[in-house]
Amino acid sequence: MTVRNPMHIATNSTPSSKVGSKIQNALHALRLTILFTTLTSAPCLAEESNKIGPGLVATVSMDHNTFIPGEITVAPGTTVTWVNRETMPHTVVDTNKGFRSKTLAKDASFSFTFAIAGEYGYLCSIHPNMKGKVIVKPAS
Ligand SMILES: [Cu+2]
Repeated sequence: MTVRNPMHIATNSTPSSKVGSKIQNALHALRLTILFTTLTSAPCLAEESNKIGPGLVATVSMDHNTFIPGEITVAPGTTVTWVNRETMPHTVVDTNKGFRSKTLAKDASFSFTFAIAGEYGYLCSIHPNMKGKVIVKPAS
């Protein structure tokens, strides 16, 4: 009985310590939010620095068994990144064997830098009807 009473008081804590634990909970949540934000925003920051840096970048999405956009025109030196937006696996395979991705699961990506001007037809080897084209030419 003499041990129980202090324990009872400790768990039914005073109003001031309740406020303290609420603040601690809030701080904990805030810390998690900051961690989460840092983790999720890091790739975006990297992408932003690519855009303002000397390297040119472009993105092609894969969704609904389609390359979007199906045809893209870029300047020489542009790095094109294909991102699979759906659960259906896809690949990016140059018709002339200049580049070839692994099988890309959802959210996986593949990048290739087009140094030389020309037209690069490509397809998904899993769905050969799924085709796209990258046209590389200097901006006039
Ligand atoms: Cu496919």
